[in-house]
Amino acid sequence: MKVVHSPLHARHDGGKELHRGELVPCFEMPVRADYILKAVERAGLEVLEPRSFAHESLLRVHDAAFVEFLRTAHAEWRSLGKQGFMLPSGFPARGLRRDHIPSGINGRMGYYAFDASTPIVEGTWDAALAAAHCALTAAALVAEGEKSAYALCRPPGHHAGHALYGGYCFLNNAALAAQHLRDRGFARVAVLDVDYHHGNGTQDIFWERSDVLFVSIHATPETEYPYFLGYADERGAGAGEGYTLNLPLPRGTGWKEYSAALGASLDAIGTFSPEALVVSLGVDTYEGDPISAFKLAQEHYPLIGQRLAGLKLPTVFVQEGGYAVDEIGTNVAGVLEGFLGRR
Ligand code: SP5
Ligand code: ZN
Repeated sequence: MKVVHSPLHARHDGGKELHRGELVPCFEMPVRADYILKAVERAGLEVLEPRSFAHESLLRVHDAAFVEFLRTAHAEWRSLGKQGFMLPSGFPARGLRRDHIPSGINGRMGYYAFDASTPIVEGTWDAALAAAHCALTAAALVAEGEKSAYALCRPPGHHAGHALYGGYCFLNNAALAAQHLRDRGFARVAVLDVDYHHGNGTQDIFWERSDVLFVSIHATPETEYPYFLGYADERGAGAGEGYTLNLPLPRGTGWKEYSAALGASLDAIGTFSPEALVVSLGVDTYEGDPISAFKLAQEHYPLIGQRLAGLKLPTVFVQEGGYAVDEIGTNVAGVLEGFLGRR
């Protein structure tokens, strides 16, 4: 399995997030990717740099004005004499207008964001674009005949919607990979999201589509981020009705219950009979994760990989969350090595 990684991820650094009423350094930090890279190299996987892709490939899943906002936001901020990270402080919640995009940078930031934990810094666009290119490259490798590939994306992507950013995510790397596979002739693509948090952005992007099945195992939004999407009664709409499956689980979930949900996910994917699989691979389900509350242990990650391999599908892995940095590499490499049948 080839690994696609860009050192440009490190340009997204120096921001702070609002956490329990305080601005704290982001849990989503550059060392995450450094540790994963070391672990996949130790596992003997070949590491490649991403190819570049036309700007239009981003617009297959994202709104053009939104992408332009991400690309230019920090430069505009600096042109107003401001410096450092940008965080929104007002959002168009119920009763406020969503049909007008404010021209000022603060209003526009609140319009496109859904939380105050996703700072934009000077290098954010370069890093987010490189991550998108990692995912597109991994999808291209699989379209060209590789059985699997792993995109070591940072920043992550599954919370980013068609015209929405948040949850440490800007461009939806997994959605871009799935769309790339569709555009290269794979008739049906399944996205399985195993990050601790619901992949609200991926769900948003494919909500009305029957050609991409979205299945997510995550902590219940009743108590866990992103709170306002990811409930079991969300099943898609229009042509996409029945092509979204959410399996929310309570805080404290351990391997037994997790494994059952994974089984239900694999059954649903099997019934859909896709031609390719994209895995949104978050390892914030780990018992030592600082912002999450599932209880998976290191030994469970190879088991997840083995179960995924049982689908026998061309598979693109896309990195999402995981904040226990000391163990993040071992856990990610565990899934990949389990998938490869080496563990
Ligand atoms: C990609 C990804 O994993 N994004 C996650 C974004 C989560 N951001 C806010 C989390 C708020 C968590 N509250 C922590 C309680 C700590 N015990
Ligand atoms: Zn997560």
